[in-house]
Amino acid sequence: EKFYSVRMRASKERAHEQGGKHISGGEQIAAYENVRESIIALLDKALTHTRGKPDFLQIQFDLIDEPIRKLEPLPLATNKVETVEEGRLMARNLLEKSGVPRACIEKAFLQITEFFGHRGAILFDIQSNQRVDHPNEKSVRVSRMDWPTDNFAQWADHHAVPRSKRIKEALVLATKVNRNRTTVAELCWSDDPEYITGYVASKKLGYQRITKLKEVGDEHGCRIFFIDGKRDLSSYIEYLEKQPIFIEW
Ligand code: PML
Repeated sequence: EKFYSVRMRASKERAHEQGGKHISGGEQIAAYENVRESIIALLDKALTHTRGKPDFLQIQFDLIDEPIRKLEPLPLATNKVETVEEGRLMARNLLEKSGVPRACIEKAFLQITEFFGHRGAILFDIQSNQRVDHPNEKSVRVSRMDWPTDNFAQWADHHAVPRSKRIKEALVLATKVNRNRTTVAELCWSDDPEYITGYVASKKLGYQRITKLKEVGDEHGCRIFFIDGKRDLSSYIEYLEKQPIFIEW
């Protein structure tokens, strides 16, 4: 059976922020007869986002030629915290337990405000202790991944996790990123001002949700991949952007 990668990106190009303001993005993989449904779902997502009305919207699809690799979802845990300080301290500790050196974590957190408002992910190398994606070029966008609806629903019910699209999409991305051996860990929280739960993910600890990583109303999100840069960066980026993945529980 042939599958298509369907992707959406919406932004406010006339925003003050440099390069426009990212509103929403989405990834699906669909068989031809479901492409229409995917496009409508992504369109609805773009038009109803809490970050505002986009003035630019793009939805595209293309045939996937390569075989789709299957990956098991990372195990999930939820850590409850009361304050942002407590949440970020927990994030630092989970990153350290995942294998990111302390100095690297501190450096990334010092620079974190520069990473805000970024469309894609920041790649932070634990060997050289610095950012290794190209700040002035198009940022890395993890693409070509999905989790078939029925299989996700079964997983969610079994784990008593709400059947939330947001959790599904975040876990799909975290699984694709963290099952690759170049990734040591990921830190993420949303740029949606109403959504304050974020996570640290790694092969070692799985998908560790943290219930408060920023204040309500804050529009700054972040997504950092801590990577072991001894390996080939261009083939890693190729994997993130091009390798088709289905999550299967
Ligand atoms: C996002 O919505 O941009 C990222 C959400 C990450 C956390 C999802 C969750 O596990 O609740």
